[in-house]
Amino acid sequence: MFYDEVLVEVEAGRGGDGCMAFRREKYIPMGGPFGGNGGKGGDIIFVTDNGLKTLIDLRYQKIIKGKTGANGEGKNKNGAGAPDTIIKVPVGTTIKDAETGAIIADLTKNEEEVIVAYGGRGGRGNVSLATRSNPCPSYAERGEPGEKRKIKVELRMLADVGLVGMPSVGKSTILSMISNANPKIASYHFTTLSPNLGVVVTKKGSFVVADLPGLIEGASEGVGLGHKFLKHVERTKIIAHVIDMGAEENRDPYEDYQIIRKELGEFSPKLLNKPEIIIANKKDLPNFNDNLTKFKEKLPDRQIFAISAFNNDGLEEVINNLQDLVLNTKDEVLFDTSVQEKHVLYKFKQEKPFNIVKENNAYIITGDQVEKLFQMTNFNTDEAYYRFANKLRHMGIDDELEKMGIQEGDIVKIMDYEFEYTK
Ligand SMILES: Nc1nc2c(ncn2[C@@H]2O[C@H](COP(=O)(O)OP(=O)(O)OP(=O)(O)O)[C@@H](O)[C@H]2O)c(=O)[nH]1
Ligand SMILES: [Mg+2]
Repeated sequence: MFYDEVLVEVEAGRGGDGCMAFRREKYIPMGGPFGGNGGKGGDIIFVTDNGLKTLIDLRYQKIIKGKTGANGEGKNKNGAGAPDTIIKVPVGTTIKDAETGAIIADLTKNEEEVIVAYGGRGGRGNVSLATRSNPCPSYAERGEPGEKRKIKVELRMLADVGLVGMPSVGKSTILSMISNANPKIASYHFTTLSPNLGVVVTKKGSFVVADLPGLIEGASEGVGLGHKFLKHVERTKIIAHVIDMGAEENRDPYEDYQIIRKELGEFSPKLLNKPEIIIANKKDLPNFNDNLTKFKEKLPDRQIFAISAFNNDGLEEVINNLQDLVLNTKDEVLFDTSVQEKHVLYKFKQEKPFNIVKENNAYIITGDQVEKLFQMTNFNTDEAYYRFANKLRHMGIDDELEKMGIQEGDIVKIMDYEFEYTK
């Protein structure tokens, strides 16, 4: 199977926990903090690999988790950073944030890489947390959680020329004649179910051709196989529009041409601005000449290549023309990644650092800042607990709770944690 769209959840590694330790050495009087910092959590990195052609490897990996940084240790020893998790994808892969649709990266070169989710920083040990007013803190931070996001990974194959047209017009036959590819050819519609690529070698160089599944009316709205594969045309430099000029199925070739153009334009107007050549196939059929004459009357200014793919007749000229066009057409930038989204930890930047809702007698506090603070607090000493409470007060949470009418003994919830409110 050909996979060109996959949804995955990525979660970078959590930072290692900071350590709480105290000096206890011979001849040195006890005292002074001695706990090191945790190491950074591993990033999740996507990198392109020329050898891959589909996203099948990602298909069974619904969640990708990064590695956790090592914890800090006593004697002020810092934990090691975790190694990154590297995911290989084919060239032509686009990565989007699944929730906002923002483009994270568009990878078009071999070995190009992007950090999709950043690992959390290590928690500070009590050496780093010491201040003038608290020179020997008896708490340490836990590691910061790694960035977590849902992403949509899409593949648009990289080809110089895309063969488009109605089903059974002979696209796969053309590819088989001009390139090294061996696509399936048959007289029924939708013989080609996923794009085939082939390399065409010419005197001036070479280029890559994609043979795409047939398009029909409504393709841009998802009829037939259409929509699913139109995106592959977005990256081709040139469109080679194939028409059954023999009208084997008693269709009107000019109408066919118009329908396909309309579908391309409705999918993306950019497709209509790409250089296009028209290939009139099935020259060996009796109605060919009549149809071609009528077709040319409607499009008098266009060069039309008359061929019989089947008999390998007229293809040489098509190849030479395409090669010149490929050499003279610049690569198009599909996504402007210079305006890439700013990478922020957690999905939404809220104006208020927290939000409180009351449910029965419990006050539920949510919000990125509070949750992160909570996740980085190790509630193993009273001092750590007070520090946490203090920070909540500074954020204005106590005031807000009071305003909402909280009473001594009411329950306050943050994530999966509950505690009683005391004044
Ligand atoms: N008479 C004639 N038949 C041809 C010619 N080229 C292709 N065919 C026939 O047309 C039919 C369809 O050819 P394909 O190459 O499979 O067509 P396609 O456009 O790839 O079709 P889909 O993959 O279904 O979209 C096959 O039976 C071919 O043998 C030609 O030049 N002359
Ligand atoms: Mg085909």
